[in-house]
Amino acid sequence: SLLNATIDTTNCDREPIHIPGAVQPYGFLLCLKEATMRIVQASENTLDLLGIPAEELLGAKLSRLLGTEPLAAIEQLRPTLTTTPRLLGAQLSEVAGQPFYKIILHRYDQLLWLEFEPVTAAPASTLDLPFLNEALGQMLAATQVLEFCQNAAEQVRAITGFDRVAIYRFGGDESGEVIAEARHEDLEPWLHLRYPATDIPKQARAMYLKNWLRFIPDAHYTPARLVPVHNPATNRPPDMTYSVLRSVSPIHLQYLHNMGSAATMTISLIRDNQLWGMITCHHRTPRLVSYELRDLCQFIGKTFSALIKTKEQHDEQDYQLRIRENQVRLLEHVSSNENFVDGLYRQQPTVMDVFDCGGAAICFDQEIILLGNTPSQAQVQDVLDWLQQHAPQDVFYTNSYAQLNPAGISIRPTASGILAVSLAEAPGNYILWFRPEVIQTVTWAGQNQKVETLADGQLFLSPRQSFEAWKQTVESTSAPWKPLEIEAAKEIRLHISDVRLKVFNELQARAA
Ligand code: BLA
Repeated sequence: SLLNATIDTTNCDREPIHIPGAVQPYGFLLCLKEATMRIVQASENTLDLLGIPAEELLGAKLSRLLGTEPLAAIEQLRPTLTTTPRLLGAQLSEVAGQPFYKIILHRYDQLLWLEFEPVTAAPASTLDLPFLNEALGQMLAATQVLEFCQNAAEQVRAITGFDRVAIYRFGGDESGEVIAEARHEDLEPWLHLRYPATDIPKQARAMYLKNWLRFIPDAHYTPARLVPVHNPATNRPPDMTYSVLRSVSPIHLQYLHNMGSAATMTISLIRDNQLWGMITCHHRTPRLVSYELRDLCQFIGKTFSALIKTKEQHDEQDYQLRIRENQVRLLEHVSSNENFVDGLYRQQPTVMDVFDCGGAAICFDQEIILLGNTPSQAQVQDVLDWLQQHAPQDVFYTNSYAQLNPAGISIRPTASGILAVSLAEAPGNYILWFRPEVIQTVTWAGQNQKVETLADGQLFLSPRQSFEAWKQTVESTSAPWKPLEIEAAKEIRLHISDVRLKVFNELQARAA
């Protein structure tokens, strides 16, 4: 089985999670062939939940289990069904004499899917319209991304009562970070923890683009297999991409046990048709969340998804404005100081405050002035020598200096990223901005845990291993320089050369 195999980062991507041939046993599944409206597959736990063996249901019609009212409701809903699961409007009092089931339907993979879930009493407040109106209003009030995420985490926690609700955002390399959370006070914070891309493999991320919400009410479950496992028409297990009861990857269940999580619900956050992040909810004890409440959480996820781009654009504009303001003030200092170099660092904002960086260096007339976190004077001199030989352009930038110059390895903690503008014809006159190696700024999840690779014969990537694997892919690189930062650096360069030209002309005029 998969769990006994050695797990590495590639076989994670290959686990066929869409065709597990089993469901989570808190509910049961019937698959029907629509042409005949007869049951072709049923989950084996109909025995536990209804007292009827699954085998006995094969070939049967729904009237074997349901009364006329739900049957009529199903017929009414059927023509409009798509891959999107729909809760049957009719109040089901009983299924085969057993009380309180809800039916969730969808159509996919040549089958009609009927998923039966036990009825739970939702807390009154959650489906109360004024309460919801208030909650959504709170969330939408935010203008900035982080505030928006924080509000979303808090509102989802208020609505669902999970112990922890985290907003997990993917980075460019598919690793992710917890950027907001609401949690029970007894729990350790996860805020700012980074997790590797392998924690959520490719095929899972692809599935979560189609399916907005996944729910595991009890992570210690034993899967209930389908009878028969293969759909007789296709000779393989049916595709459960849209099924709400889909049995999830055993590797992921192990992961949840390691996290101390007994129940989870995750909601996709999608921007421009890409998985931007997820709302992940965790509970320390099993927890059955009603379908209606999950529907509501999907609604919140979709609302969040529709707005996240605007919030990100807003943050970007804010940053642009901040750069502009700082730049204007800096250039005033440059113009008003006798010596333009003084204007670059003696007052606030200095040249390193104009945009986000770790440190800066002003290199003029054989002098090097260091600001913030930088390499040493001698190391900066080496950078200047390298720039003169290899990067004669007026504006140069890299987010991996060590990749261009192997000697740069020694300064990667502070200067994996370098943005340089030349100041004059004279060699060695530059302003440099530095950015640290990203690894230096990341807190890896589970970094301080002991290395565990084997538990009950089951293998999983330990936090240490996953950090090492991730580290190799991002070693010696900084966050990239943004176009607006490069533009600001160019403008600072131009302004300085204007000022110096003016001074030069004045001196010439006086001399004449
Ligand atoms: C799935 N892993 C997931 C999911 C999350 C995480 C959110 C989606 C589960 C769902 O939607 O129900 C990981 N959960 C996290 C992270 C946080 C969190 C990072 O709360 C941070 C706050 N997992 C591994 C390794 C493998 C692996 C090494 O760590 C593979 C070898 C596999 N993860 C794995 C698989 C799934 C998964 C296969 C899909 C589970 C499924 O839907 O069947």
